[in-house]
Order: sequence, then structure tokens, then C-alpha cells
Amino acid sequence: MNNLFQIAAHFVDSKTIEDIQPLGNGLINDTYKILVNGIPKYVLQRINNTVFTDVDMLQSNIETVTNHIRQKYELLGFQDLDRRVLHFLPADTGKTFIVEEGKYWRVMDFIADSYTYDVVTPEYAFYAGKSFGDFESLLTDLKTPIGEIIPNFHNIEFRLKQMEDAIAEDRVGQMREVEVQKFVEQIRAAADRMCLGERLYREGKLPKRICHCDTKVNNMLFDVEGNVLCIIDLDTVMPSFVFSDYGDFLRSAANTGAEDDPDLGNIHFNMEIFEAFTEGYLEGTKSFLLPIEKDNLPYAATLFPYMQAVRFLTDYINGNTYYKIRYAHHNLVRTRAQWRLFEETEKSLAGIRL
Ligand code: GN1
Ligand code: MG
Repeated sequence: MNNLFQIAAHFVDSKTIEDIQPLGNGLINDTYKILVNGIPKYVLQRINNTVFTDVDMLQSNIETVTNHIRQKYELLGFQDLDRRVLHFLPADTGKTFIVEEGKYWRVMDFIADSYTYDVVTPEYAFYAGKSFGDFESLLTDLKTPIGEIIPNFHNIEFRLKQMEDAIAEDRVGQMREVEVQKFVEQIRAAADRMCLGERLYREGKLPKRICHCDTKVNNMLFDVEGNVLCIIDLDTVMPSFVFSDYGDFLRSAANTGAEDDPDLGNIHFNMEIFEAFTEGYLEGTKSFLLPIEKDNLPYAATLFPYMQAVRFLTDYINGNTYYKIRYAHHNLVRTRAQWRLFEETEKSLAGIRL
């Protein structure tokens, strides 16, 4: 713990720091809150530099995006800018991160009286859709290029190739498990229809836009009255299909179970959340969304549980090197849950047109 204090001291006056405590439940970075006078004042985060290998690009992307949004909100006359957009503190090095013993750290302001949820009501889903749509809309005129921080992040053809590589290597012998083989077969059988987005892109029909790319429900802050305050977790902001933001939100929000629910009976696709979120998203994106993007949103809702099942299974086959796990079979349990969600989503959305 002592070490965390020393790290935080590169960003804030160490005499004011009372305590540093864990915060949130992300699967990639380690996050803490820094307490000053009994209340959380800053967020300290260790950036996982195995996942985000170019931290300079990472922070530069985030600063570009937050500055752009801040300027636009200012023009719109928003009063509470520091509650509406993330703000990163410069370290004593002048950059917004430091490196110590090969580990990367950053600090941002903690937004007081804000709440995150893992479950949303249809009303919140509407505002979430509107907010993620607005977020993309605000970034459509960004002039500074945003780097592809994790190349091919949401490219399903690439994710399937990673799965095939993991299978060929089978470095910890998981391919002996009959259940793993069954998932591999099911994933392969659906691969062709799930690669639709990449085909449309190659045909020049589908654009990439600056997207958030990690629109889990808990990456949005709400105020005490339930209004959306701020979009957080901006690490994966990069060029992608709008399918990323639309599909990944529904993957978490429309799932009636947990992402890693061991009880598959809990997992269904909530159509009310789907309808409310879609309405909000179409409202937020109406200034730029093309018919090809809109028509394929139901496909996007099925793509993300599918892709997440592929990613969790790949990590399981690789011996759990990417996602934090809480128990040995966690990535397999996650695969089961995401696969069930994929099936439920396809069933619920069969024949749905927007
Ligand atoms: C990771 O770190 P977190 O929990 O916000 C992952 C997402 C996955 C998600 C699954 C950089 O996000 O892509 O959808 O876990 N982020 C990265 O819960 O891989
Ligand atoms: Mg997160």
C-alpha cells in the first residue's frame, strides 16, 4: 500500500492523501480511489501495459477526445464541465502518466456524487443510448487522428484467427476438454454470418468512426437523479464500426443474467432494454448514421456476445493470460454465459427490422 502513496505523490500533494482504496471491477486495469478529508477526490489507475502497449498513444488519444468534448460542451454552455468529461492530472514529469519499475500509472479527478450500475431500467437504457450516440456524434468532426490503440480490437475475423492460433498451439492442453471442442465447433459454424461487418467494410459499404469500444453499462456515470453525467473508461476509444458501441452495450445491459453467470437459466435478452436503448441511440446518432449502419444494428447486437465468447474461450485455451480471473474455470464459465446470450439474442431478434 505504501507504494501506492508514493505513486500518487507524483500527481497530488502527498500530505493531503488519507487513504487509497480499491475501486470498481474492470477486467484489465487496476483502479483505486484516493481519499482526501474522508472523501474520494481522485482516481489512481495502473494501466495494463501488456494490453495497452503504447501508453503514449493511449494518453494522447484520451486527451484529444476529452479536450474536444470539453470544448464542445463549453460552446453549448454546460456549467459543470468537470463532472461531464474526464480530467487527467499532469504528473511531475509533465505527462499525464508515470512509469515506475515498468508499471504505468495515471490519476484523474473523481466525480463526486456519481453512480455506476451493472443493471439498467429501460428509462436509463434510453438515456444511455442517447449518450453513446451523442458521444460518437460529438467526435464526427475530430481533426486530430485517433490511433488504433489495440489493432483489430473488434475485428471478428482477427478474433477468430486468434482462436484458431490458440487451438493449434494448445499450450496448456485445454483442447482435450470435450466442452471446449463443442464450443469451437459451434463458433466455427456461425463464423461466416458473424463476419458480415468486415465483408461490408472491405466492399467499401461500411465506414469506421471514432467509437468508445467498451460501452459496458458500468462505463457510464449517472448523477443522483439518474441523469447521465459522463462517459468513462476511454482507453479503447478508436476507429471502429458503430456496431461496437451499440452491440457491446446491449451485451451487458440487455442480458438478464451476469456476464459470467454460472446459472444459464438466468440469461435472456431483454427486449424492453433493446427497444429503449435503440430509440436513444438512433436519436443521438441521427445526424450521421447511414442506412447500412442502422439496418445492421440487430446484427451488431448478436455480434458482441459472439465475439466475447470467442475472446473468453481463446483466453481459456491460452491458459488465462489476458482477462483477470477469480477461479480456474472462470473464462470457461464466461464463455458458456456469453454463448447462451448469443443464442438468446439471435432468437429474440430474428426477423426484427429497425
Ligand atoms: C474488458 O476492462 P474492462 O472490464 O472495462 C475488455 C473489453 C471486454 C470486457 C468484458 C481492453 O473491459 O473489451 O468487452 O473486458 N477490454 C479490453 O467484460 O480488452
Ligand atoms: Mg471498464
